[in-house]
This record gives sequence, C-alpha cells and structure tokens, in this order.
Amino acid sequence: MNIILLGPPGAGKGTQAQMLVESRDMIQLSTGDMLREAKASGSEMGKVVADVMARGDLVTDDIVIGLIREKLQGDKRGGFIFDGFPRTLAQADALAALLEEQGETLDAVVEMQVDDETLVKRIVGRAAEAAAAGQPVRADDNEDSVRHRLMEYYKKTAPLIGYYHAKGQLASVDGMGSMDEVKAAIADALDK
Ligand code: B4P
Repeated sequence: MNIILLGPPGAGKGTQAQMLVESRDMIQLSTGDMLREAKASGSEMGKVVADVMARGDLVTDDIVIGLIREKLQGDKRGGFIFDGFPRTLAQADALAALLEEQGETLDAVVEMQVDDETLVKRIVGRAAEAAAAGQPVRADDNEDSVRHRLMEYYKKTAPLIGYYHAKGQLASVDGMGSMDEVKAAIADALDK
C-alpha cells in the first residue's frame, strides 16, 4: 500500500508516519527529513535549501521531486508513506508519473485536520522542549516561520485536498486528538 500523509506543518505527519513504519512495515519518505539531512551534510543542495527552509518557504519542486525519484528505486517493503510530499500540484503530478513508471499505485491520501493555533502551539512547544533538553532546535520552529509555513500551506498545498478528493482518494481524519487517537483514526481510514 502506498499512501500520502497530507496536512499543515505540525499536523503530525512525521509522528504518524513513524507509527505506520512500526505497525505496517512501511517505508517513510519524508522530504523534510531528506532536506534537513542535505543541510546537515553541508552539500551544495543543503546550502541552497537551508535559508529557504528557515524562512518557512517551500523548496523548489525540482529538488524535492529529484529526492523522491531516487528513493522510489529502492526496497518497497510494506509500501511507501509519503510524508510532507507532495506539497504542490506540480509535485502531485510528478508523483503520479513516478509511481506509474514503477508499476505502483497510490492507494490513499490521508488529510490530517488540525486548527492553526494548535499547530503553532505544538511547533513552538517542540522548540522549547528541544532547547530545555539541550538538543538542537529546528531553524524553522519559531512562531514567525510557522505562521509563514501555514500561509504557504493554504496557498500551495491545500489545493491538493480538492485534487485528491476529485480522484476519490481522499480520507480526512481529525488530527486534534492524542497521538494514539489520531493513529486509530488513520488505521480506520486505511482499513476502509
Ligand atoms: P516537514 O519536515 O515536512 O515538517 P512539518 O510539516 O513541520 O511537520 P509534521 O506535520 O511532520 O509535524 P510533526 O509530526 O513533526 O517540512 C519542513 C520544511 O521542509 C518545509 O517548511 C519546507 O521548507 C521543506 N519541505 C519539506 N517537504 C517539501 C516539499 N515536498 N516541497 C517543498 N518544500 C518542502 O509534529 C509536530 C509537533 O507536534 C511535534 O512536536 C509532535 O510531537 C507534536 N505532535 C504530533 N502529533 C501530536 C498530537 N496528536 N498531539 C499533540 N502533539 C502532537
């Protein structure tokens, strides 16, 4: 099964993708993690994306599509979880073409719904927890950047909700509950 986790920043896409890796032996493809790894490695691409990400802007479609293309060649295990990809209509079209090339299908798109103030609180809270534990704080985990990420989401990513709804692939779940409640809602949606 190949699925997309769609939702605003802080909706819990990464958190739920991890849970699906454990429960269904799926492979998590997080473009956010891939970009942060590129940044940490100091590669040319990492240098290009660092400022873009810190501002809360989207990285160019070419870069993220290239990252996903590479990963689709590898082991497929229980299927792929696309976490934070696609984020634009161009990325959605590219994903459809890449899956077709591999003889794969997209089985479901799970949209996680969380209100804006909860998203800001979660992300600012994550930054505060990391700082208190002496761990590195993500450059984009501050209130200004989160609010900018939200604007980008509504402008460029939210249109994907209608796009996948029209294809009959969309399942929307309430992402406001506890992590285990959201996990159960996603399991329910996937079983249907
Ligand atoms: P991502 O890494 O995808 O980050 P995100 O959207 O902020 O996080 P996510 O929804 O996964 O939330 P999480 O589980 O961590 O993107 C970062 C940046 O990379 C983007 O802004 C962009 O610049 C770039 N990028 C990535 N993909 C791209 C693409 N395809 N195209 C262009 N640019 C791209 O959860 C957040 C917090 O909430 C955590 O602290 C978690 O513990 C907490 N939480 C989760 N679920 C909870 C729950 N149910 N209750 C309470 N707290 C919860």
